[in-house]
Amino acid sequence: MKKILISLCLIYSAVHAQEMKLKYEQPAEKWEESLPLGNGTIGLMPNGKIHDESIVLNEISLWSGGPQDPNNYQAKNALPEIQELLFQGKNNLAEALVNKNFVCVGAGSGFGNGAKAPYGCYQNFGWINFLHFDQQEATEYKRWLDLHEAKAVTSFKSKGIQYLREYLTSFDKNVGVIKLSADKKKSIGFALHFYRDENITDYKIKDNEIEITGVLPDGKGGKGLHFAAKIKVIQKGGKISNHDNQIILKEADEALVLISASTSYYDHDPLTYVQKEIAKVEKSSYAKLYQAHLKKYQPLFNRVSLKLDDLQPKDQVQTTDRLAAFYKNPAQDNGLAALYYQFGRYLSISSTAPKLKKALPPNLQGLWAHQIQTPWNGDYHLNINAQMNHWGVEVSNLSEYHEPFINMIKNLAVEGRKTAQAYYGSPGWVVYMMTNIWGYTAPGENASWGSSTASGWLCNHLWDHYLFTQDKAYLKDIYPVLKEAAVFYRATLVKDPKTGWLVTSPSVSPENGFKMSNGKHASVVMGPTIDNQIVRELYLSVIKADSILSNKDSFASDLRADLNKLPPAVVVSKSGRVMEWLEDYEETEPRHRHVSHLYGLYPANFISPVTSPAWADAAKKTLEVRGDEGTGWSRAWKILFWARLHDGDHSLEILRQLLRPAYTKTGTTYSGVGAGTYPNLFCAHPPFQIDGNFGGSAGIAEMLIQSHDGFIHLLPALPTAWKDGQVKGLKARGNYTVDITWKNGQVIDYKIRGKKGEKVKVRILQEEKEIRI
Ligand code: FUC
Repeated sequence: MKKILISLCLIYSAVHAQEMKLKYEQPAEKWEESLPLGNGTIGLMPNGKIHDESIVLNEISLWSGGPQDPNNYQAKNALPEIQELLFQGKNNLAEALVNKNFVCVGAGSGFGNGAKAPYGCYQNFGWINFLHFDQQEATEYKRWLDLHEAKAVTSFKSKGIQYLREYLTSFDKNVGVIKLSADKKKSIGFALHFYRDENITDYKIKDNEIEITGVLPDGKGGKGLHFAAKIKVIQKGGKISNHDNQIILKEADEALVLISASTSYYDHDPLTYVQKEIAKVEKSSYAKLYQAHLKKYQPLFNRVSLKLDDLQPKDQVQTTDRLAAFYKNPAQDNGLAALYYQFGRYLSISSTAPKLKKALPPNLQGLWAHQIQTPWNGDYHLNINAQMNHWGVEVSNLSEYHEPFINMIKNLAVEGRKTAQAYYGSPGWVVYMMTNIWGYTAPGENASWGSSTASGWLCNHLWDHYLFTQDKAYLKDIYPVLKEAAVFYRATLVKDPKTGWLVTSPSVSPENGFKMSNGKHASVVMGPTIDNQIVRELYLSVIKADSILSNKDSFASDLRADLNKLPPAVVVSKSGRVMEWLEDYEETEPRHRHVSHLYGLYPANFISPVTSPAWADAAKKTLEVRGDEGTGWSRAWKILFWARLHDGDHSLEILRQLLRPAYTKTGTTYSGVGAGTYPNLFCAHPPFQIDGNFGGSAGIAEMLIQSHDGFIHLLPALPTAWKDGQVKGLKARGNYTVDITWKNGQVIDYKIRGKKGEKVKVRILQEEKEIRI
């Protein structure tokens, strides 16, 4: 009996460790309650309604607009005057000139509404709408998203019949799959149609197939991307007919709905492509499609497992209730933190397809959008957002999920040469704070948010990918990109007359402003702290890369000579905080969501409680004054900051705030109530913005492992509440794979895999030791 009990317990704990589900007991009323599926190109979001079910369809390349040259080639003529005004401390006058000259030509992003402008926007593809016959009311209703299987399910009973709907976007073939079944023959019947708000040129329906084609505006009065989708119903039993653009299926035993969508972004005819993709799968059974999907997906997802023990596991509780309870007391549901962590990894795997030629990285929406004009064009904002989308991929053992972003950066380095010439007459490349799939590199429409450069920050990603992978061939490939980014900064830095330091000019500390001594407000400055940290980091990366590759590039020596002409990474203000600007200005918004001057704490590593404790104290003070609140991504960033300061309890407190239910629900009425998390665990900026999900997930990893300070730090910021747990498969810089088991907050076992014989420094609590792999 004892033996049986023990094995039952083992089975229970194994099952428990595996359960990673978002669960609900009612259909989604709002989009933010529906469950995201994606294979990096196609996205599906079923709302699981019993009778009138809608599934939002997405394809990651569906962008309006097109290539353009938005650079103002006259800008460089205004540069000397702007810089002179900044030397004289006349920031508001400099800002007026920046607003006139150092902006893009034309509509730019259309102030975030660029759907009809050349900038364009990422947009919803359409809806797959069902009217399910004889399914009006339900009992035993359940729907869930299983992260282990990348599959959503709706299950209920209606008039005594058990219905099951299974949805996935295949990781094997580029199709969406929906299986509808019931425990009684002839119970599956529906009317199905496709709907999209605009730009459809053709809707063809024949028997069991719908084909749609369309073309988006290029923003210049012409045609942009062409798109196509195909939906095919494969029935078992029953009869198919067509009525009013709908496929009508009656009295079938089972049905499979196959969906393909694509655009001409991939340099193919999208209609021919979707026809071929459907032809590849239409003869397969669901079981075969499902197995092939799992075979590709699971090895990725299973690279990391995380178990944060609970006295009473809450796996059986629906996700919305777990969110509400977590906000009251996070310590009673550590499992939700583990689920949220893995949901971030799931979203990475689902929102970009690294193996695909021309793969696109996740945008502000990941790849899930239900609007044509998405907020901020659903673009790639480069003053925090697109970067945050990739903060978790290396540590969470999804390194190749960095590659589509890295390729985008490489392309920007080509386009950005024009921008460097136009605005500074400078060699090298530069990109400002937003981009799209068309290679936009110019500044935005307004100085306060649009005039910070991002090329240096993007190089942090190029370099970090090398640190984690140790891939020298890759480093050789990206060296010119790093170097040319540094060429730009080196050619354009100016000498601050007060300190003699070399600084950027003009620039801003994203997107904060300050009070000048004359009482006026401004944003434009020379050398905001974030730029000083980024430039220093970039110079150091080029110097290190040059030495690793034994290039002996004289440019690297030039940078080495310049290092001590740059401002220090941190200057501490009179009030003991990290200064945001060269002058100790009073911020316009002291609790501003961007905390750019702590770039040196995360993602860079200039500020550390181990190697620069005085700066770490200043960073702590900065965070205390800035406050814990903020938009979704701002909270996520603060989890990472506190993790780097080794304060796990504070990180958990901010995770609690990030998971604040961002909705109220009275019956079926739903209203958004600010930053936090929606029922489907999407992050609320508000509105939905995926960066907070990725940042929050990266934050949890950073609480468990860090490797930026020259050693692998195990459990550097473990909250008191996460007493017992186990994590397997996290990555550390140096290409190490790390497993950790802990009890009562103490590491009881760990394993580090890497190159045999290599020496590596490990830190547990305050103790550091060197071990051999
Ligand atoms: C940055 C942020 C905003 C928003 C936008 C998409 O500009 O300051 O809060 O996240 O990106």
